[in-house]
Formats: sequence, C-alpha cells, structure tokens
Amino acid sequence: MAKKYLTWFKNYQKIQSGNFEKGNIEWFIGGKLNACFNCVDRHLPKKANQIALIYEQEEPDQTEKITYQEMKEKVCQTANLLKSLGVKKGDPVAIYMPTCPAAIYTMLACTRIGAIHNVVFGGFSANALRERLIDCKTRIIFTSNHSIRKGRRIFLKKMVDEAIKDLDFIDHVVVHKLTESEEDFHEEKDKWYEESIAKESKECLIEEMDSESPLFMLYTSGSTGQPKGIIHTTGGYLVYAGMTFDYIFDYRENDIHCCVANIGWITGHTYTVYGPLLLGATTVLYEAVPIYPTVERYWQSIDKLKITSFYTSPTAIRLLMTFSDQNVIKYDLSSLRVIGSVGEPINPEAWLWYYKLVGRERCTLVDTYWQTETGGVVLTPLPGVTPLKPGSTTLPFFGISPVILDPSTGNVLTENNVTGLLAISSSWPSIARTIYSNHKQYLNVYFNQYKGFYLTGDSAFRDSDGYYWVLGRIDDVITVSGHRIGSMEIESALVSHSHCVEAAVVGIPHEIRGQAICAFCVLKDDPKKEEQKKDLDSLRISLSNQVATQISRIAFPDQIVFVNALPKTRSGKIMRRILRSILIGKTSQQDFGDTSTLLDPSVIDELIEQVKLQK
Ligand code: 6R9
Repeated sequence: MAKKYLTWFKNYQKIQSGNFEKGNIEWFIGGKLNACFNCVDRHLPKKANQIALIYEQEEPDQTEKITYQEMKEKVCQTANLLKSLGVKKGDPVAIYMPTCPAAIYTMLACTRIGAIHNVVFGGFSANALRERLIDCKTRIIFTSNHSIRKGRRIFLKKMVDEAIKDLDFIDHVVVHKLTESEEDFHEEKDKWYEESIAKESKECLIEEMDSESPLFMLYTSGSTGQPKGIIHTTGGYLVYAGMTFDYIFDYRENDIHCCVANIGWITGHTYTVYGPLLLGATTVLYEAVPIYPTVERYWQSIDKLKITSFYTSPTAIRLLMTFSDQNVIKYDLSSLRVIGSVGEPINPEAWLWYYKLVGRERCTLVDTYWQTETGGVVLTPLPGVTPLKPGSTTLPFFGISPVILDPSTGNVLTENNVTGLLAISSSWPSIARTIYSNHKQYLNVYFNQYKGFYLTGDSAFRDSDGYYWVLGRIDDVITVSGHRIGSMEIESALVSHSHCVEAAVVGIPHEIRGQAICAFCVLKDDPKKEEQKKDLDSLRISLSNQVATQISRIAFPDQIVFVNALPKTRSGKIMRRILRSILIGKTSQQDFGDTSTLLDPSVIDELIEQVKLQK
C-alpha cells in the first residue's frame, strides 16, 4: 500500500518498528519522500489542467476553480516566500486562516520545504491562539484579514495582533487578503500575502524528507486544561490518508469530493487536503455554514458541482432535519455515491434521514470513527462491502485491531455483546508519534493506563455481529457539534473571571449538537441571596463571554448553575459524573454510583436543589 499510494525518493528498508510501552512507533523506516511532491507535482504530467480545488464560498454564486498547475505555481511561490522569510526545515509555521486556497497553498508550501504547519482553527479566540503560539514558539504566522461567517466579517488579523502582543519571538505576520481592506497593517512585521508571493519564482526545489520527519502539528483538547500539540509524521500519515480516502470514499477518476470540515480540524487535514490531493482528486473547499444563506446550501452545492462523495457531521444533519424535507427532495443529488458522517455518534434517526433523503437509499453511508491522534479513519464501513447498520461505525479498517477493555481489570473482553473502553492493540501507520514537547504526557494519556494498548478515551459496545457502536468520551472531553473541547479548558476560563472562584463543566445530551455544555460555578458571594438574583443573569452573560474570549464561541456554556460547593473527592478531584447525573434529572443515591470518596456528601442535595431552582 505504501508503494501504491506514494512516490518515494528512496525506498524504506523496514516497514515498522517500536512499541506502545516505549511510545517509539516508526513506519517505513529509512524511506525518503515529500508530501507536496506527492500531492501536487507528481500529478502534473497527466493532470496539469484538471481542477484540484473548488473553492465554494458563502454566497452560492462565489465559486472559484483552481487547476493542479495553478496550485503548483502558488505553492512554489509560497514556499519561496517562506524561505525568504528565513523558514527552514523543521521550523513550525502557524496558519490561522479560513478554509481557502491560500491556506492550502501555505500548508503544502510548508511541506515542500520541510517546515511543520500548525493550523489553528479560525474560530478560536485571540487568547486560544496566543496559548498555541507560545507552546510551539513559532516565528511566523499566516492569517487572513478577515473570514466571513453568515455574511459577517470576523476580524482575524485583529485577533492575531491581540494574540501576539508582547510575544517577541514572532518575526512575521503574512496577511492574505480575503476581502479588500487594508486596516491594521504594521510595517515592521506584516506582509501582504498576494503582493509578497507575486515577487517569488513559480519553481521551488523539493526537500527530501525522512519518513519519520514531522509533517504537521495540530492542537486538540484533552482532559487537562492545556491543549496538546499532536504530531504526525510524513510517511505513515500519508500512506494512511491516501489509502483510507481511496477505500472509504470509493474514489474513482474524475470524482468530486466534498468534506465540509474546516481545515482547523484533523478532518479538514486528512479528508479535504491530504487524502484527496494524494489521489489527484478534485476537492471542494467549503467555506460555508449549512444554513446560510438558506437551509438548502449543501444540497444546492451537491447539485451544482456534481459532488460524488460528501462528508459532514451528525450535528449538521440533525440541524438540517428540522426543516422541511422538500428542501432536499427538490435537488438532483444523483451524482452522489458515498455520503459520510464524522465527529460524534450519529443517532439512528439522523442516520436514516441522511441515508433516505440525501443518499436516496442508493448511496453508502459511511459513519467513520477516528480522532486527531489516529490521523485517519479507524472504524468504518466500506462502500459495496460492509452491510450497514444505522448508528454503528461497523468494522475496523485494514490494519486496525480494536479491542474492548474492562475498565476495572484492564482485561480484553473477547466476547461479543460487551461494552467497555475502546482501545487499539497494535500500531498503524498514521498513529500520532508524540505530543509536541511533552512525550511523557503522550505516554501517560494514551499508553500507560492499560499497558500494551492505545487508549482512545471513548467507550464502545461490540454487538453480536462484531460491529462497533461508539458511545462517547469517558474522559473529561466534551464533543459539541463535533468539536472537541476539554472541560478543564472551559473551567479555567470561568475561574479567570473576577467573580468566580471555582467551576466544574460537564457535557449533557443535546438534541442537535450532540452535547451541551453545562457549568457549575461557585461565586465569591453567596449566590442564593434573593437580591442578587437579577444580577445573576448578567453574571451568566459575563461568564459566558469570558469563555468565548478565552477559548471560542463554540465553547459557550448552554447553562450556568450557581452553587455553594462542588462535589469533590477527598483528594480534591471534581466528581463530574455526579453533576452529569443531576443535570439529566437523577435524584436517588443509586443513580450516583460510588460516592464513598466524596468529601462532603451533603453537597449533592444542594446541587439537586439549585439545578431545579435555576432551570
Ligand atoms: C475525526 C475527529 C475525536 C472524538 C472521538 C469521538 C468522537 C469522532 C465519531 C466519534 C462516534 C464517530 N468521534 N467520530 N464518535 N462516532 N463516527 O472528530 O477527531 O476532533 O480529534 O475528535 O470525536 O469521541 O474520540 P477529533
């Protein structure tokens, strides 16, 4: 497969080495290759004039098409710009841009010269960006003057200025002009992207990289307050990206693939950029929300662009289901062959709606389970091969050996009809190799808890046919609209507010977004005082805004409950599962499981009362 999907400058000598105990996984050892060459240059002899990128912007008439030849020239110019700004092999480069061609050119330009791209989701706040820049000490950041969401501008460049205030290691900010506007330009550091690349050559030498050289880093939430910089390497990640894209989306020449995920997430990396471009496909860059300007936006694009594979999230499906079926039925969706779902469990009702209304009971619906850390899909049906079951991610992809572990003993549950921790028992090419500058944390989070296994952090059920049903996170990670957010990241934003001394955040089921964020806050003053009641509402708004500015609007709490104390163990750990049970209406002792380690069991009654009162 490595030879089928990639062109190597030098063959690898060994396929695989290392183990989970040591966390020293390597694949295709000794091989030399370049990601940009594999995604761009090698296609040119046959496909120079084929469309590589279709840039579908918010307004339905804003579509731009870019050929492989045009992409190659822009990528080379960007790579030469990087070099002229002093970027070298192994240097990190931050990209804080919307999903647009310039962002893709920058990602590929980094890989062409061996720099490591670090895409930061454009919906993150200045503060969240700053935290990530400090962690990886990047000298250079690419941004856009604006991004656009539902017709409104989001001032990305302003956020960058705020994020890098007093960060003396940032030397350059390269600003792509998404819209005409020249405000906030600082001559010492800032450069306009378009003007700068226009001066550069359209040819740029390719750096030969080791198979195990880092390809990119991407921050993701975990169960600590600090996001983790996940590192993927070149050979293994690319083999797996190309191969999974080919099999799971049943790729055929002239296909038009559309993954609507933003490039700030792993799904955008693997199935908007790398997977499709490795295969020389046409990939749609979708910079639009599903309900703007109308709720027909997705179906209209599929019809207009003749999309053959379409990949979205259960949240989008659940949202679109709430509108009339006529909005879907009236479009010609006969170009579709495969429709996909990713990011969170898809409930059978949403699955059936997607399958019937969009797939017209003709397309394969691939419910694909994977993570930032797995690099590519690990559990999935294969079109034309796997009998489907609504709500199940079905079976492992080639080379993946999932196991279900008993959480208390750590034993592998070998039978079917079992529920437990979802783990993987041997390495695959695109497993993350480390957490940036914290290999110890990498070992602790994924490998040390149950020796010999990669722990996903999710629980799963395996049914009598051996099919997997992923149930959700068992750690303190919340998945809202398919976005991973750590409870502790939100908690630390809340306690940075001058009125909040302590906070605990949990996710509870939400009809459309999968999970809703609920926060319990302990205030400096007694929250129950009658006269404070009116103020509490404005305090809720101010606390929520604090979360939005510290992290992102996607982490905005749905509910804030003020309490006197949080349920804590004797060792000071917050027992979030008790809070979760109370929020979903549980009131009896048995519902709370083992509470013997609780420091003060009387807090439970107060919590139940406050949740009732503050509903
Ligand atoms: C690709 C991506 C990973 C977490 C993962 C799990 C949830 C993803 C899923 C799914 C059920 C699916 N998840 N796909 N749960 N069914 N098909 O989303 O990566 O952002 O790292 O999130 O998302 O909980 O652990 P990432």
